[in-house]
Amino acid sequence: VPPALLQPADGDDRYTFLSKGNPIITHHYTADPAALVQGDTLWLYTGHDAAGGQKGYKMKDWLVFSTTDMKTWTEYPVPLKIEDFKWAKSGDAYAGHVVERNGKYYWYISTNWSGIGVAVADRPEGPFHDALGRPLLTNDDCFDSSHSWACIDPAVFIDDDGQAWIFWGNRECYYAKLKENMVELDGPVARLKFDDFDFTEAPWIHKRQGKYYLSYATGFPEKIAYAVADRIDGPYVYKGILNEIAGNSNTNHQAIVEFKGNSYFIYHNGGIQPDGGSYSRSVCIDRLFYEADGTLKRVLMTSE
Ligand code: FUB
Repeated sequence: VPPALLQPADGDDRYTFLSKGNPIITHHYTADPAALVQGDTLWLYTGHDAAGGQKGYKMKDWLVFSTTDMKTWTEYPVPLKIEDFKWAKSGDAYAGHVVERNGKYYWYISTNWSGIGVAVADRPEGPFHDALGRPLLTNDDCFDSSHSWACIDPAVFIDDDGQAWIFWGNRECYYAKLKENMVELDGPVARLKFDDFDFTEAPWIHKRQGKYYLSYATGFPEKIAYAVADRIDGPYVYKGILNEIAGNSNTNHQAIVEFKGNSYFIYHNGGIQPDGGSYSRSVCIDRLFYEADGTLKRVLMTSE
């Protein structure tokens, strides 16, 4: 246990730590953030890269943290591992997204080779267990299944009318409705049309003043771009780059949430020296600001 971590009480398996700015977590390599706001708490779910130096992804579990003030964080016991998905042959614990519905917490995760799974828990910090015993989505659900990692990066959004949607994909962005039970598709898979912009991966949907914002990774090395639509299924109009290439990492992956009256852009870079990089990434958080016309100001990485 790194000295910066404080254990609150005997027998308590949570730790607290103070974030001194970006990257917000320095005792683990963390990637692919997803955030869930519930009341006065922001829950942060991350992937977990191995320590620096390796040439590919080594990601065997996911991590969960919470905060009420964006400075003091609580870390919980490992809530979910790739080995909890018995069907995930030689997979890695790629990007995921947690949502709450009817008091249950659903964690949609990518396994890289084997598809997208869903785990469920009674509490936001878990423990989570595989809800289906099989993937929710596989490459067969993707139009372009010519590459093995087409079926990654789920993002789930529950609209104001109660309809849940799942978006995902690499090179192409797919979407489908989810049933109220959150573990079955409710209709066919479709794909978004991107005529004038380049989707790599990492979709995230948020809604503000009746408009749908789709942010996503573009190009490679990746920048984060965004597009806006009047309907969740588009057509989306490209609005520009939101975040430049994240320092020292080929990938970037964002979550966008409102918390206590502020908007936050949560992402990763390869910023921890000397070993950080594309496969040893670190979650960062910066404020996100809107212009009066609803467009987004470009996010500049800060050290705060
Ligand atoms: O972390 C593994 C993969 O890298 C994620 O699924 C992608 O979004 C990219 O960040």
